[in-house]
Amino acid sequence: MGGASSRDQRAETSNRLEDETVESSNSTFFTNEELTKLQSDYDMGGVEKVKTVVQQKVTELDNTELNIAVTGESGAGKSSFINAMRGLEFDDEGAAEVGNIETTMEPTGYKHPNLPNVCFWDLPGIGTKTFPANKYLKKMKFKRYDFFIIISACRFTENDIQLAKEIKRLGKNFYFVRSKIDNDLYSKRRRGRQFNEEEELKKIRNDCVSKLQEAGMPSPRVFLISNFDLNLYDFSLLNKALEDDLPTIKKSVYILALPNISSETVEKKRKELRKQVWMLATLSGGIGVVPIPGVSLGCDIGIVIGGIVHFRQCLGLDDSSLQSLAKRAGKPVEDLKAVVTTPLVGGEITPDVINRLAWGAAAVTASAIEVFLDTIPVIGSIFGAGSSFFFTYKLLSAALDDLTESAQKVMSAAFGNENDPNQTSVQ
Ligand SMILES: Nc1nc2c(ncn2[C@@H]2O[C@H](COP(=O)(O)OP(=O)(O)O)[C@@H](O)[C@H]2O)c(=O)[nH]1
Ligand SMILES: [Mg+2]
Repeated sequence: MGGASSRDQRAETSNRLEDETVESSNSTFFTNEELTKLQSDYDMGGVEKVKTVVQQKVTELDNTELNIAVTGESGAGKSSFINAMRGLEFDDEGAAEVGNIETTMEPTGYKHPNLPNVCFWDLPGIGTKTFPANKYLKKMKFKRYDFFIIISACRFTENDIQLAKEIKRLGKNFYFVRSKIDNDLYSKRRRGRQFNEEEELKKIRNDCVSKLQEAGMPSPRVFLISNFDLNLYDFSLLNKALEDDLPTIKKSVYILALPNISSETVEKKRKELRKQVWMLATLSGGIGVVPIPGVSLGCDIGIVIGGIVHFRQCLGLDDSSLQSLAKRAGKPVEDLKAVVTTPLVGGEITPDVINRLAWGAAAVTASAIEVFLDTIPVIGSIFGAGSSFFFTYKLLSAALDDLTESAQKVMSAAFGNENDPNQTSVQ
């Protein structure tokens, strides 16, 4: 259908827009080889073949599990870290119990509130020397985990180091996390004189690192955090390290599982979700328009609604995420809800809601060119304007923009300018 002429159009405009910053979804979940294969799949098997391959990738994404092991001595802050990562306070329903004496030697799993395939595992401390690292890891079901967080509230112990070495030997990654940094800074600040936060942090970091080096770790990295305020100190560096180490799909799942702690997190999530838009649209992508009762747009309504609900949850805009955020921020949830203007938040997503949205009309009239520029070449050349791919793509993109904007407004309402690291919560 519109294929050939769309291709010409695309070539023409891609020159014109070369210098403009057009955000591209080219960073996809597909490798370059897979994308090349997608083209030959299309040449040989047509749209149906492409849909099958994309469906496989979507299923892979849906089924990807992320199991994060959190270990360290009793009292180090493991349970608090797991709660913070799940966006929960210690007294929220489903939170890991904080401050309890570890009585079991079994790992306890805590699922992510919105992403059931993401699980944080609270591992009891390795304890005394009676439990060597290799036996401990075996008992903890070592194979289950994607990586290990080793937490300590002070210097890392000999046990932590043995454990790290064994994890490395067995071929997995570990990250040293030094918790309760807020406490350290608080007591230093109390002592007064010339207090320089950066200097203090550097001292603590260097102290941990040099002790690890003395114990035979060649180039250890230590991340300083406060479980009471993940937005401060080294939490973003920890995320960066993890993102660099994780394979593409797991990395995406990790980012989407992060608690909303800053506008930067929301933006990162948006980028990940954008990669899903063309894939979902492809699944809807018949060549021609299929009219759906109740919806004046020729999109696949099931895919649009499913996509929006998924985006909403990942961006923390579902009801229970908003409740948790309000509690964390110490504000009434109504204050956060008041800044949201899109009807995509706070109720059921029905075909009618989608139809009523102002951007529905824009989707119909918008030019196909930007869609083609934004998606990967093979897909752009398969589906023409007027296809169900096109409308689904436009609707999901517009919905994602709307939801991201709302999530950013909610973050501002919750934390104001607290994203400024100079405004620590430690007074
Ligand atoms: N100030 C401060 N206290 C923390 C932090 N993390 C945990 N705690 C406190 O340390 C104690 C032990 O924490 P918990 O998470 O139960 O440690 P676990 O035994 O390793 O699971 C509790 O009283 C927590 O409130 C932190 O980052 N800063
Ligand atoms: Mg605990």
